[in-house]
Amino acid sequence: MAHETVFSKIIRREIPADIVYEDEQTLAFRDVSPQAPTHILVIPKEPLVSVADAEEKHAALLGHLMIVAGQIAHSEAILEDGFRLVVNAGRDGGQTVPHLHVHILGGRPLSWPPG
Ligand code: DGP
Repeated sequence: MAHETVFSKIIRREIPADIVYEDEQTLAFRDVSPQAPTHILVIPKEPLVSVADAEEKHAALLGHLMIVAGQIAHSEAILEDGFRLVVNAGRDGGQTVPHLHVHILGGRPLSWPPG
């Protein structure tokens, strides 16, 4: 179970966010500190801390996050040129908000490997 985070507040509309998609299980909004022309976060409404906390019972939810991310990439018109999905986990992974989130990054060429 996750603790209270800034993302919980965004889900409850206690702080503003530029929301681009919502359904029963997920919310997607633009990153406050965009690292690419398109930078959107897709989060589960269920407060999972990280992908490392996911269990078999979360399989459908994790799959749904990926499907939603692809649909958003389509609606943001970054499908053709390509995009990247990133899930940071833990300290070395660079996770700063302890609520699972999928970054959608696109709109420019992305280098590899990441820093
Ligand atoms: P990560 O480093 O993977 O934990 O990414 C967390 C992202 O969350 C980071 O890119 C910035 C974004 N973020 C943090 N606080 C807020 C906020 O209040 N609003 C929005 N829209 N994004 C936020």
